[in-house]
Amino acid sequence: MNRAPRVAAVHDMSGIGRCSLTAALPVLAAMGAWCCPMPTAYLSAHTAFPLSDQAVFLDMTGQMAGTARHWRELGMEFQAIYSGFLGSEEQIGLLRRFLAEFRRPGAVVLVDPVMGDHGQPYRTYTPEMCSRMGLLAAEADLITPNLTEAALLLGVPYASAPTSERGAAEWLERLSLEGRRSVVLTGLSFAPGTVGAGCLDRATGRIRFAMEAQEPGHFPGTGDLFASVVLGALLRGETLEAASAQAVRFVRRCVARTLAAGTPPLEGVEFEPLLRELMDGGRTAG
Ligand code: PXL
Repeated sequence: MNRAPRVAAVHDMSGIGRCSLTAALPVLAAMGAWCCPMPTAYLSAHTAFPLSDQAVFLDMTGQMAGTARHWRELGMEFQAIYSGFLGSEEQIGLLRRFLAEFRRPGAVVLVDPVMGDHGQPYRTYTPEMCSRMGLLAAEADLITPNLTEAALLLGVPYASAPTSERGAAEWLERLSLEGRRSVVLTGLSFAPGTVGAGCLDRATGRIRFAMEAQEPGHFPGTGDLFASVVLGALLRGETLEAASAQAVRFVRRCVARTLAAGTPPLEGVEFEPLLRELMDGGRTAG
């Protein structure tokens, strides 16, 4: 029997809002991977909800090195190391040490450089954190930035984000650090009413775009859902192009369902009823 591929997932856990670990755990499980969480923080709700004195943010930096030590003692090996939203500058350094220790030949290091959206950094991300995120992302095999994060990584204004395939290809090339890492760039749109992702696969050097009809509205957490589907598909042996196209399609279907259900956008997308589509290899119609 093949063993389920193991993923060390280093993200926050948010009680409300369907993002980070609450997206990665179910998506990766549905796609046949064993997702081992190393929470960076516990938040009562993700940071897109209005600021409140009641909001809980439990920084779990102090648990990370001990968790890594215990995992080493248990002899854990991972086919993927997957990071997302990080709670402090120090966590970025800890994660780099974790990579140095746990990275195995053939394993995938996916750094989703979660830092912001719509041209703005998330409110917990300082400029120092963003620059350290760049150092972490430089060690990745694959990064999955949105346009805001790509602009931060490239050190260019968000206003210069590409609006054509040619411009997007140029950003993908630059983000690949001369082909050293693969990139999936999300949130691209080249024509009104369409949205999708572009990818550069370092194995082939090829650039491909996967575009779909754009559903109206903005939903926090879709980037985490997207990256988790990409990783799940890669671990099943799909190419980066196929993984990226599957993730674009799945997120669009989740958004369409959520719009039809009429739930509050801040709660994220209702992906749960659609998880079964990931189980059969994403071959469900639509
Ligand atoms: O989806 C990115 C994300 C992850 N985790 C937390 C967030 C956000 C975006 O707002 O607040 C806690």
